[in-house]
Amino acid sequence: MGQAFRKLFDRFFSPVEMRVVMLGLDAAGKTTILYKLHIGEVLSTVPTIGFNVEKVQYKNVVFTVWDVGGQEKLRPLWRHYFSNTDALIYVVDSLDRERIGKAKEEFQAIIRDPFMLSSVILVFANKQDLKGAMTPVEVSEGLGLYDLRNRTWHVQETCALSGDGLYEGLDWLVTALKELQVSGRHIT
Ligand SMILES: Nc1nc2c(ncn2[C@@H]2O[C@H](COP(=O)(O)OP(=O)(O)O)[C@@H](O)[C@H]2O)c(=O)[nH]1
Ligand SMILES: [Mg+2]
Repeated sequence: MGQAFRKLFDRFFSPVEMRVVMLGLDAAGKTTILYKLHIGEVLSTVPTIGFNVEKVQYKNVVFTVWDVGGQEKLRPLWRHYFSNTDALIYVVDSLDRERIGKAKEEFQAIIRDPFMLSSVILVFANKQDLKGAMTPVEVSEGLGLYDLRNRTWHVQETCALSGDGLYEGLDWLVTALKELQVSGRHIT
């Protein structure tokens, strides 16, 4: 699995630095995904009060990960990580119907941030192995994706435990990023 991801990133990303932030409510599966990629050592730090950030870098590709849905007053601190972000990966626990409203609220706040307006959006509808999980369409509706205008987005079904769907999702992402670069619409 790790080798497949490294090949994927080699093919599309070098030599430009790519910054990807992966966000979602706690327990969505972000840390599991980060480890499943096997692209480098996961470094975990608490740079500011009560806000844990995980980071993994493979060559020029930097993933930064943290939980959202805590206190709203922490939001301004995210900015530091949003600047020059090429892509947002938003991870949803597809079984957690109770918190899809909360997931939407956080998601909408993130994508409307001025620093995030040009980022490509990949949603992982995670935990598809669990019975009763929301379908990708339900997750899209839940997050309000169909109402977005002028954004490039995609929802991918995943099971982070097995790794199912992760490669497909990131393959979509790097292709979308490459198209933006080629068309010159993407400024990094
Ligand atoms: N069944 C199932 N459990 C998952 C999946 N992804 C993550 N989990 C579990 O969900 C819990 C939270 O995962 P974690 O990666 O810590 O979430 P994070 O808070 O977003 O970093 C852990 O017990 C994981 O093993 C999945 O695709 N399927
Ligand atoms: Mg985590």
